[in-house]
Amino acid sequence: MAEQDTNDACVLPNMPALPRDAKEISRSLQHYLEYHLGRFLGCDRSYLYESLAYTVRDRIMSDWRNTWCLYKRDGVRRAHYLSLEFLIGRSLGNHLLNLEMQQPVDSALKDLAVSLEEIRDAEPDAGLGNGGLGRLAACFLDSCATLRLPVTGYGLRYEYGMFQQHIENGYQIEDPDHWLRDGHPWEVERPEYTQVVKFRGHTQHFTDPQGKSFVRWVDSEDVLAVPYDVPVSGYRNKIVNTLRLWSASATAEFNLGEFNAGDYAESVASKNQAENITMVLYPNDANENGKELRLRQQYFLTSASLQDVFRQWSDRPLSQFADCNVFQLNDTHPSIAVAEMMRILLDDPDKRLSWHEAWKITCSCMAYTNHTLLPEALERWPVRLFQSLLPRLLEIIYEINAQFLAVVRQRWPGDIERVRRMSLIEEGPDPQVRMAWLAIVGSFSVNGVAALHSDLLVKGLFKDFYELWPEKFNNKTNGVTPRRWLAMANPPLAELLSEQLGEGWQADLGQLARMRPLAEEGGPAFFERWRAIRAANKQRLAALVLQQTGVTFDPSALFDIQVKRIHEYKRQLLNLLHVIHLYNRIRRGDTDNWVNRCVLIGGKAAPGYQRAKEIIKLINNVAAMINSDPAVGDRLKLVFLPNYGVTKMMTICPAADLSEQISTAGKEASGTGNMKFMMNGSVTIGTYDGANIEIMDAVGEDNFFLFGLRAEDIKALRGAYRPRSYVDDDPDLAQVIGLLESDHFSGMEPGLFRGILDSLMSPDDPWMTLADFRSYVDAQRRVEECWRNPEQWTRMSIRNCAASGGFSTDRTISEYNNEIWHLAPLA
Ligand code: 26Q
Repeated sequence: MAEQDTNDACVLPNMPALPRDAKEISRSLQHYLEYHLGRFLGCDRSYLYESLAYTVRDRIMSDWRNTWCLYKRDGVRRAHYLSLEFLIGRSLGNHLLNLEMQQPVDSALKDLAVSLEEIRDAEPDAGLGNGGLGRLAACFLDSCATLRLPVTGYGLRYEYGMFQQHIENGYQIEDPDHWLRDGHPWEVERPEYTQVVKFRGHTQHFTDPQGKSFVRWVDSEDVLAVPYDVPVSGYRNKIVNTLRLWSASATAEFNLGEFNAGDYAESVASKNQAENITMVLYPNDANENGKELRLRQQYFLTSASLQDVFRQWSDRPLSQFADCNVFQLNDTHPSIAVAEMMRILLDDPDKRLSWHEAWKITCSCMAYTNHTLLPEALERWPVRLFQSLLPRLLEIIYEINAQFLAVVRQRWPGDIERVRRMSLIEEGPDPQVRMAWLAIVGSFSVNGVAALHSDLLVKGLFKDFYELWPEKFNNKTNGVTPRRWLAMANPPLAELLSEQLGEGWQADLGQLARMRPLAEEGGPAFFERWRAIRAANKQRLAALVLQQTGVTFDPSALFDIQVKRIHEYKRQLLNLLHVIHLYNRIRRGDTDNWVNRCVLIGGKAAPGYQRAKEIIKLINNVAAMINSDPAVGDRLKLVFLPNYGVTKMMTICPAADLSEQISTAGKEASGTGNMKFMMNGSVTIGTYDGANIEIMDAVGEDNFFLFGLRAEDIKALRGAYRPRSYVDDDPDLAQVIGLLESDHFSGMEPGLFRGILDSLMSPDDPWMTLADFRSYVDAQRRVEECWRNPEQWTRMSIRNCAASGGFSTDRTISEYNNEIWHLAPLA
């Protein structure tokens, strides 16, 4: 492996920036098309996309290199964002916005008689994430570059991203997402920085002549980690950060050994096993817990990334390492980093620090973000799996635990129960390593992702640790990048904002507050303009809905939208019960002052999550009945939009009137879709949960439709919850449940939705859906009253947009930096 090549040292003369005018862009595009790809104008759009992507990438290169050189200056403190997921979506439009290349590219393409729209649509989404957590990582990188912070993302280059969803007979079908099939023009392979990651084998303990003990991890099965770098451009600031994605590759030796022993098939099989590591993104699925390949992925990312950071560490004393490096762990997925860092500092022949020295460094540079309170999502790995796959790391975890429990015993002498609770090892017939505990013990900072969530963490799940180390715990409320989610997703609104505020809002979203007076005194012309923008966006979404589902949405109706992963705690079922209730009202003629409504639900169910898949089927069956009932007509439409993802959201969120954020209180850590909708002028109907609370605080109760039990009510109700009583006391609910019980939506399959019905009616239903039905229906009535007054609705829409300035990831990242990372912005 090249230790430090000239690329690292940054000694080459400065690269001149390439011209960005229309003529040069057109020339370069044609050059790539004809001389590189061997195609001509008029070819398939994907080649035009590829040529344009290379043209744009060329124009990023000099800034990318210069940014890298700034990093490499001695003493620059850097952060490393470790995440198993980066849900990037498309990149072309993002770079065009950041590099101010939209106009020249537009005119270059006009000359070539091709449309930018069409070329844009040829780019596949980089879907390297499940949902919120992965998209948050992508928004964070955008804000880090925009804020000029030296932050590198480290992730995995999955061959297959998040599965593609299509619907057959109302059921979700998963298709593999081979997003790399036509290549990935944004990435640069850097094999010279390949790292070796060890698995299996065993450890040998030695003592050197000076009496110092050390450990070797031998007879391991090694896998190569090859980095692919993706540029992350900042907003109009010449900063280009790096997302480094690792791809697994078999080592040459590894194959040859077995090959020479005459076992060709074995050697190919082990090559496959090595390369399987980065084959596919795991869906967020309780059924996938404990899978060995997932632990391999986690260690592969972590080990390769840490080794890469140490490779870049010059000959300065390691005691200064934590002054120059901080690692942010995106959930517990990369939390093995705590033990891996210890391994490197203890075992690496040119380091071999004492335990005390190594631990001090490790704990000074790790920081952990928690994204969930759901107990089933808390990662645990069987000790026996660790023992066979990562034997050296298990030894280190045991030692960390021994030292940590000594601290606990000293603080709470005789409190055996507490020691048992806080141990990194959960005892039992099949002992488990508790990854969240490892992350907390090894980090100097632990944060939740919204105020309520962080509060519930220290009062519940992390209570013992909070009592021991209150200073470690903090909150960092999530955000979303306004470049993608406002400027790119909603060009007409962006234009209006720039007219009113100047361009500054794009990198300083707090400026949106200056729109607030327009909600009160904007005048009819301004209101009309606002409504026209929204109408155009709704028209765009209606076209997408028609094309994808065959259902016609009338843009004058209320667009009522819930898009997110399908999960019981997110309560798509509550939404559906309301839709069925509206359907009942139509059928019984209770339609005075009716508000026409188009309900859109979208999201993927984890492939092994049966109940979530049944929910999709029920949505589709209800939709088929409502949409084909002539008695319903335009009053009510329901669609399930297939294959929801980043790019679809860019059409959806600017077109939503009503944003559904209706999780069981205390269950949604933050939510980020809620912020995208708000920023674009949707009004939220939501529970007192996650970041909804902060959204409501920012916009005011009068501009938010709040309903439902609070987290403490939910907790208090446990054990005393009687869903039957809600049905008995509420004729509307009784009618809805009656339809489900009578198989009204089951087609030719009686009992099809028995499981759903039983879960709703169970006193043990953790999501307490029926408890919130009445309050939700009442809130929807308030929505309708408000909608009937277009003036009032528009005012609320403007107020929501104006109050969304705090939900930019620029604010979130500034907080991470001021309170955790302490990086100096690049000059
Ligand atoms: C775990 C084990 C095995 C395989 C996969 C996983 C896995 C993968 C992804 C577990 C969890 C995730 C993702 C979780 C997630 O997206 N959480 C969401 O994070 C958002 C950003 O903080 C919050 O806004 C959401 O509230 C939270 O649900």
